[in-house]
Amino acid sequence: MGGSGSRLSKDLLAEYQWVARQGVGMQHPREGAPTGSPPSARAHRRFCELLPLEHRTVEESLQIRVSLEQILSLPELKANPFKERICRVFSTSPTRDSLSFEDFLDLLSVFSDTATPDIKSHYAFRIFDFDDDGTLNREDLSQLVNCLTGDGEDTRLSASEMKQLIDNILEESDIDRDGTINLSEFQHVISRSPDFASSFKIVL
Ligand SMILES: [Ca+2]
Ligand SMILES: [Ca+2]
Repeated sequence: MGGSGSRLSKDLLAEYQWVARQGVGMQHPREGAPTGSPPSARAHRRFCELLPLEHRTVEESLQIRVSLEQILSLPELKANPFKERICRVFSTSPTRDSLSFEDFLDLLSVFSDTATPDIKSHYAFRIFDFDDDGTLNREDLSQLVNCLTGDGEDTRLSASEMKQLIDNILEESDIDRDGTINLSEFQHVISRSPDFASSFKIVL
């Protein structure tokens, strides 16, 4: 049992390291993506496409909020396992279920090439902090892993695999040994993944 157990935990640890390296698994920019118009103009065009035809004037598009469902239908987000968390983190509505154009621009700027690795890891942390309490505990980590594996019976980790993986994550990341990962511990882990920033990306 010991042998297969440690191989399992090594596999799971490798998976976690992969997650850390990939950030939240953003898509790489599409080859040949149009670069002619400024990013904000492109973003505005895409945002307007989500609005009913009669609300697509510039003035209205800057006032109106788009529901989470509509934002989540964007192909650039559709396949992202953290898409819902991403939208909630950037939503400024009290119920966090819609995005204004300004929210949408903030989201894109954090996931753009110009955002610093510090900004990116700060937002990655907020995305993974599912209960928004400022620290990643076991519950957050297990939700994170479930987002990656999917919720299907066949793909979801068993309780013991999950415990093993979270033990390994904490072993590697929880420097002050308080049982949770705070922002600086998270950023420390991320700093050891040189390609994190370049993979934390959404390009329209
Ligand atoms: Ca938390
Ligand atoms: Ca800690």
